[in-house]
Amino acid sequence: MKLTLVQGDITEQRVDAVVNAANSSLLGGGGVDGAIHRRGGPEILAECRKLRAGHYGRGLPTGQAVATTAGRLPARWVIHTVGPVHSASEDRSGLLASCYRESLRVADTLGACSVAFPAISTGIYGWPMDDAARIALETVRTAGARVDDVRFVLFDAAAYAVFEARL
Ligand code: AR6
Repeated sequence: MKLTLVQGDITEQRVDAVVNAANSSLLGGGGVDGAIHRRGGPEILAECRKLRAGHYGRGLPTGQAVATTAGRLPARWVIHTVGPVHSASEDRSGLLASCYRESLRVADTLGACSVAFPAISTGIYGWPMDDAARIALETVRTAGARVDDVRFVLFDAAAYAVFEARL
């Protein structure tokens, strides 16, 4: 598996699947989620609404992943996953690792070869970047996925530097 770090905007990545740091509602939000829905257009939200009307009536649980179309993004699919909110009193790292593992499992099911990940939970959900990078890199490396091109798309130079040091 080829692991690449990129500094930039995940909505501009030409890959088979882009991973979205969503919330359980699947109905959009700020951060990466907002950017993906804005750039990808209403088709993505329409599919998310269908998921909520069907199998995910109670929302997508933390640590799980599900795919929709990528709408107008230069990708084929968006894989939505829900990261855990960081907690100082409870170890939720298993749930963060699960986001990466489950997203790759969904990507394998789709037959995706290339996947772009944001740094899940490191924005609004407050996970410290260094610990998030450790979990992300370790989990993707050991996931045993068929996906052979994984790109971590870091929004700013500071996040890129943290991932680079960990890699
Ligand atoms: N491309 C790449 N990375 C980005 C982009 C972008 N366009 N925009 C932000 N980031 P966040 P979370 C970085 O907050 O912490 C939403 O409201 C950002 O700098 O998007 O998992 C959802 O609906 C940070 O490092 O996701 C949920 O409610 C990282 O992406 C909640 O936020 C993740 O930040 C999820 O919070």
